[in-house]
Amino acid sequence: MTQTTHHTPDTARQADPFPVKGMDAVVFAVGNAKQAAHYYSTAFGMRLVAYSGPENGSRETASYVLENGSARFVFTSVIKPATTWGHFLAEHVAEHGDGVIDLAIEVPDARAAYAYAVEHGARSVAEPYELKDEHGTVVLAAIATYGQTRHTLVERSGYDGPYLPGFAAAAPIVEPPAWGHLPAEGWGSTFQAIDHCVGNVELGRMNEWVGFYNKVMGFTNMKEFVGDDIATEYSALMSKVVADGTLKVKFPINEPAIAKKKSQIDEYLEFYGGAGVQHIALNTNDIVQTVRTMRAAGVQFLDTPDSYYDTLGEWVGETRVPVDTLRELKILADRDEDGYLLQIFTKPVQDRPTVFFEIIERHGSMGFGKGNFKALFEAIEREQARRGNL
Ligand code: TYF
Ligand code: FE
Repeated sequence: MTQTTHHTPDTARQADPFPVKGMDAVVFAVGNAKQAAHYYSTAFGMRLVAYSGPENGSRETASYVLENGSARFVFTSVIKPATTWGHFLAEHVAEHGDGVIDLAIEVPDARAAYAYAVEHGARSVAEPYELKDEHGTVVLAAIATYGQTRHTLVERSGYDGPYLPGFAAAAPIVEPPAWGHLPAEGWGSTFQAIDHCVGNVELGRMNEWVGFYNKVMGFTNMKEFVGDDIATEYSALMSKVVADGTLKVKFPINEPAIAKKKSQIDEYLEFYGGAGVQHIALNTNDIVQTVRTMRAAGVQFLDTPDSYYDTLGEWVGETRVPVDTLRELKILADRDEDGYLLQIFTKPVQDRPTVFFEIIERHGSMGFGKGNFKALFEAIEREQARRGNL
């Protein structure tokens, strides 16, 4: 320390109060992690990279770590009647079904991030702690967010193991040629990163949770939002998006709206048993190949009526993929002042109408497909009606 200044320098004033490196992992608590790992390998084209279970000292849980590009999913199951952490996981699965327990965020300094969050009103779930093995040290801490979901803050600089200390490297469950559906492009051909992670919260609580991210993480609101005008017209939900200053972590928050029909968000809240993660959006650089591969593997996507494609070209303009191909695969398109995006949504991936995925190919647009809300929400409502929940 050489000198103290009596005013805040501009650089300090502008410094990001809560720097993040990106999403670290989406952690799922599931009934059968072994089978989930198989599904995400064969149907989503993800690669098993690490494992933790009784063979390497984990007595109560088994966890499988799968990656695709920078996207990392972890599937954890309890393997016997358990106490503490295992008990929490078992209760979580009993109450919510298969679901997301943790949207883990990679940060440069977990202790600093945790301290900032707690000082700004976050509820602590785990004080900073270290995990160590021959690959190095990882510092972790966790704070609570909506429902029973948490954000683990992960500092892994210098650590060179397959996931976390305690995990052993694992070989892929299948090699790409064994997907059998398409000419193998190798690992990472279905998607390459996590684009955004969406939460559903209870009626009237969206602004509270947006405020939580504003305060606790210094995240700011993105311009795209769904207000009550759109909500009452056809979507039955309201939505705002918060993101870190570099847009590496984007969290849309939905709440149900009172509209003509029962909100899809109410259906989620009823079947999940409260607030939780609704969908994870995954970036691809070739949505046509992604959708062909995943469809061939048996992944079900929401349907879009032909009428959507009859007028699409008129308003969306030129896209990389011809309208006929979009129509064949039921891919949606949207354009704003920055560019366009192509997107498609899976049906829920478990028996409960809760968690689903989005595949998104961005060309400039930083939006979330607002122009598709009508077509999308009508498709969701057709599915809701088939389940008798409309
Ligand atoms: O993440 C988003 O905001 C978009 C739009 O049930 C959206 O993917 C919002 C709600 C929903 C499905 C998609
Ligand atoms: Fe989305």
